[in-house]
Amino acid sequence: MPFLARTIPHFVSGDGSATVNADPRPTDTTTAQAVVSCIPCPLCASIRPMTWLNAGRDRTGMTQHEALMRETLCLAEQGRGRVSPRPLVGSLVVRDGVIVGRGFYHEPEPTHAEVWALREAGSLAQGATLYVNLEPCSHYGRTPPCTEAIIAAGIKRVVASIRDPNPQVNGRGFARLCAAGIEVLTDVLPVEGTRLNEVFLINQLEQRPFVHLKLATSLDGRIATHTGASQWITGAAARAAGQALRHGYDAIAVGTGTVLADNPQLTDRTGQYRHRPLVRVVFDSARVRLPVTAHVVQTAQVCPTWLVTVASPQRLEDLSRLEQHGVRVFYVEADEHGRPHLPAALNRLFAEGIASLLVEGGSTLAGAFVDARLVDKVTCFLAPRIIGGGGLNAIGGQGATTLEETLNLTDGTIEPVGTDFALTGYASQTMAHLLAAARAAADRHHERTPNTLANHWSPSGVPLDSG
Ligand code: AOF
Ligand code: ZN
Repeated sequence: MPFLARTIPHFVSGDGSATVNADPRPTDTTTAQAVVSCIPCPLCASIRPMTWLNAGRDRTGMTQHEALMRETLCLAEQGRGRVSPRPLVGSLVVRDGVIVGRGFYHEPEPTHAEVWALREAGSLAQGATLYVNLEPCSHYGRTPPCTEAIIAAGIKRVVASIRDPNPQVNGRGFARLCAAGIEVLTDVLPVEGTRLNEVFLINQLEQRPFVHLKLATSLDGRIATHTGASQWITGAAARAAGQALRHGYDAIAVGTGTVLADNPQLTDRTGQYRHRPLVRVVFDSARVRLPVTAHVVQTAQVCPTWLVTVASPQRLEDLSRLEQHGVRVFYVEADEHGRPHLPAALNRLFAEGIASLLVEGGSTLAGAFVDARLVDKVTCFLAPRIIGGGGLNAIGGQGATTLEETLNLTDGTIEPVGTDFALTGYASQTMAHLLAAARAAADRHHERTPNTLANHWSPSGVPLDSG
């Protein structure tokens, strides 16, 4: 299972269309085993108990709402690479303890997750509970509001993970459901729900692309030896995991130095369907060093390559040659170093539909993003080797003067990947605030969910609190 697929522990990756089209109704609807066995996640099945334990939690410590929300998040994850610039949304309809409808949002279908799940449930939705990881929408967009479909289907209770910050929704969905007499329970697995939709949340709250800085370094934070040797610092498994990250992103950013040094392809080679091509964005200064012979230029007609640069009257000829090869050139204002001003560049990319950007290097571009505090998330593939003196640092730029000024990561995780380690954490204040609020909400949910009989399925498998 690729590294990314484990961001929320036991997600299924890959194309989920078979799941959606399959009849979700288990043949045996009287046991909790039926609930478990109808969930199409091999890893879930392997770690989840086959019966629910006492005290309102299963063996992994989850309430039944959390267990079913985890399945909902699994479904939502199947939209990765197929939803941008919209959110990853999954939905389940659960009737008498049995999943009778499933859905996830995936382009090119505009249909929202809840509607897929309700369609599959059909008349079984009457009196059932609907799980969804994002607040149901209440506005007319490309489709009618999901709230109205939920009300019309006779759903009795809606269990959600997080609120939708889209100003057209933002609490109105929950309010509409409550007004229609539907019980609404939210903040179920809010940390996982926030992590899953980190891109969408940053887009909505900051009106800019989500920026993920990907590094592959030695233990001493270097990306090359003093002679410039850099291939390869991390092993094959970490390199594959790094490439797999690309699938969930709209664009990869590199500096021209990286193009000159490595002549990379910068493509999504996961083989998984994506509804929009991955855009290669090259950041260049007024000197415009991107050569027409570069792979990303030579292939620009088949795989988009954009150049972000500052106006440079002396280099108009070079730029028009690049454009003839299919490169799109964007001019933005210069910063004090004569390089593209990053906030302006991100605004421009966002306006062009780029919701998420994976910054892959090199040292100068990574340093510029760090100095500008425009990094939401960092993944560092860390090789257990030391390059030592004279090696090139992964992060260039100005850097911090005092230790109070360093860029600190929160909510970090570290896990082995082959012979290396993947260290991930969040770097922007907005992400830190969202995750802190989500943790507080999760605590409140646990306080609200006492260990009573109503919260668990009995060992015989018959849910005591069905529906
Ligand atoms: C849901 N369920 O599955 C999704 C939701 O462009 P539209 O009309 O599809 O609307 C997109 C907005 O709807 C999006 O920004 C987000 O607020 C919400 N997406 N909502 O209830 C879904 N995909
Ligand atoms: Zn909707």
